[in-house]
Amino acid sequence: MGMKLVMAIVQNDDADDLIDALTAADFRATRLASTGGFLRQGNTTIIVGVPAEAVNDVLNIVAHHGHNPKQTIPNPFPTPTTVNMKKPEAQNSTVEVQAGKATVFVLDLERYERI
Ligand code: 2BA
Repeated sequence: MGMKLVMAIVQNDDADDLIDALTAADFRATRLASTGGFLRQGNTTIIVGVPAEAVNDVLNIVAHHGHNPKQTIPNPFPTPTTVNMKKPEAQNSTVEVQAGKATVFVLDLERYERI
């Protein structure tokens, strides 16, 4: 079987624990600072190059080292009408967002080398 690249987008608060757990399980991981397009808040993208048969082990570790808090944010989609009317309630409208523990992509790796 070939190599896969697991990309896991996780909450910043969970990243240290997750990296520790991956390292303890002998996986090599890289942590990238990233920003969610919707919330525009910092999150962490962790990339792990692994043999295909180890993907499920990595996903298990990711699933056990995350949380998904709810947060209330200002409504990012105010309608043009409410913006123009500048109603106080429109200015104060909020939405509740619950991110997942992690968003994971698994990609085929054409080549993996440590030089
Ligand atoms: P954000 O884009 O900041 O999204 C954070 C959370 O906001 C999402 O959690 C989801 O609960 C909510 N959300 C996002 N877009 C929304 C929308 N158009 N309407 C209503 N609610 C929305 P997750 O889905 O767990 O995503 C967490 C982070 O994972 C995202 O941060 C983004 O950085 C990444 N992500 C999620 N899906 C992705 C995808 N298909 N491609 C690339 N990155 C993705």
